[in-house]
Amino acid sequence: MRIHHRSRRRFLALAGGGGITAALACAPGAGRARGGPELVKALSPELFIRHGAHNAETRLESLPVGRLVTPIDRFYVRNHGPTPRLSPADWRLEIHGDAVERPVSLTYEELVALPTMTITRYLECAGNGRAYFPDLLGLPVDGDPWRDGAYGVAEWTGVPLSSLLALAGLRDSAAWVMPVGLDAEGYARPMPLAKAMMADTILAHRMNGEALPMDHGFPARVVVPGWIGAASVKWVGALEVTAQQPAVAANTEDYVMLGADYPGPPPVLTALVIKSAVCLPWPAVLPAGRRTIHGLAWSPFGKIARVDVSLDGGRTYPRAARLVGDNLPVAGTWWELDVEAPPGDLTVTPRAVDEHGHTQPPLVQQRPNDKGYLFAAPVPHPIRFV
Ligand SMILES: Nc1nc2c(c(=O)[nH]1)N[C@H]1C(S)=C(S)[C@@H](COP(=O)(O)O)O[C@H]1N2
Ligand SMILES: [Mo]
Repeated sequence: MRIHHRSRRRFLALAGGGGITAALACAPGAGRARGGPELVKALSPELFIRHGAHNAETRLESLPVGRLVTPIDRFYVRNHGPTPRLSPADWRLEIHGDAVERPVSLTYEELVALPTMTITRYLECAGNGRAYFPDLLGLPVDGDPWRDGAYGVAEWTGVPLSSLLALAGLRDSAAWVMPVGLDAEGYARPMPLAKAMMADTILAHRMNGEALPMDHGFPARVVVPGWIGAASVKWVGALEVTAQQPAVAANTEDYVMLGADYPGPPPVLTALVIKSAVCLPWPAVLPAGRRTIHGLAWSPFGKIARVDVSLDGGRTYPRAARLVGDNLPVAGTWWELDVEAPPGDLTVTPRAVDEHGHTQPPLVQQRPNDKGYLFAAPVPHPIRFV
């Protein structure tokens, strides 16, 4: 395989002129027939709850029970703007910055010819569960009111970031790696070198065995397992390797903890929190009698060990759910619980425990933050039995 060692001056000239983004983005409006103006895939109301023009929450009740990998047609979409339509013929991955030995430029053919690995991992938006700050705690927060469906599991195939960085060679000064998106926003977010070098941090070009779909970052996106979805930059055009941490919107204004509980410098969000959800509409209506309730649970740290369920709004958790199907680390598992329900209202509150003993904090311990990130407490799911 031939790798182009493009000179740094030439790269900067291109980047500085906005040439890369301009050359790659197709004419605005191209391919906008399906699923609304800003996204490419079809987004039927049976499968998704829409939040504005370019965000779509998975209806967890539409997922095939027991199958951990989320079908692409149901995988949530969270974009800061419209999905860019990039052409693989024009696309380049530039690996550069003040902490590489020699800048490298790869074509799409060169990228997909590199040795790949396939990992099953979940993505979840930092704002998943935001609706529960006002709903359960009466706290107003800024942002889209996602419930539990900004979560999805995929089989990601791609090239470890460590292999890509090795092509450019790291200087001793290398400390930060920032994938940069080719969307109009130029969305980017840096991660410490240690996270970029982890074995399962990859630049993915396939999802569930298909070429990466447009809305999920075609031609390539990073997958940063266990971290907030915002770290998994889509439509990646560059990996910038630097000695100093770059300051961008996604680590200064967004995806940081703000509010009265965080008086000092705002903590920058990294890892997600362990969660669980009931996979039913909100609120749900079911026939009274003996029913099996299904849900999902997931942890950014490993496998799920247990899901305990409360039927009294989270006071006691006397029931252990059965775990169903695959239970994969940093992906999740399905669970189910049989209930005998007379007509009337009931809440079902799952609480997950992972193999390292992490669990969900009680609601009273949920710390608020202005942007409603990382809601972690067990959620009482309302069900009316009729
Ligand atoms: N380039 C780019 N990458 C991005 C985003 C974006 O707006 N632009 N959104 C981020 C956020 S906030 C999340 S939660 C995930 C969502 O990935 P998905 O749409 O494939 O589910 O992508 C991340 N990567
Ligand atoms: Mo996100």
